Amino acid sequence: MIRQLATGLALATLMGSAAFAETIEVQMLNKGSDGERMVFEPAFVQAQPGDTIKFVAASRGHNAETVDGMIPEGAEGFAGKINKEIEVTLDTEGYYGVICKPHFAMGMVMTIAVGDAEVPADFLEGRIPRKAKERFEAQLANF
Ligand SMILES: [Cu+2]
Repeated sequence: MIRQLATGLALATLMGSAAFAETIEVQMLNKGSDGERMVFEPAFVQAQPGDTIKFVAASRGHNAETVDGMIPEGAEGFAGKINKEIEVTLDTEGYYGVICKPHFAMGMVMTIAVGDAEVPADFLEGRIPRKAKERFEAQLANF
């Protein structure tokens, strides 16, 4: 862990500009601050390569996992366990579609954009429940 941190710092120094990687927290909630049920908050995260996303099990019964076909080419997916906090460091630029498996059909989804990549044309082409698709579209509409 210390070693990883030191390597990260060395890399950040080498790269000069964007300095330190950030940790961005995402809450998994039964009810969002806008009253919507079964949400990730925030539902859209703009990150930089090397940033860490920390999924906080703020309400019970949720997890966070990537969807096959909704991660950048060459990136590794992840799958957290129900009720468990997980942290994932995203090094590959692109768009990551994240769902809560038990509530996918209820639209518990979020999008992470890493770097400046464009939304892939086929990002929403897979089998996605209607409510989830609507929320993905709303998340992407901001960009
Ligand atoms: Cu959930």
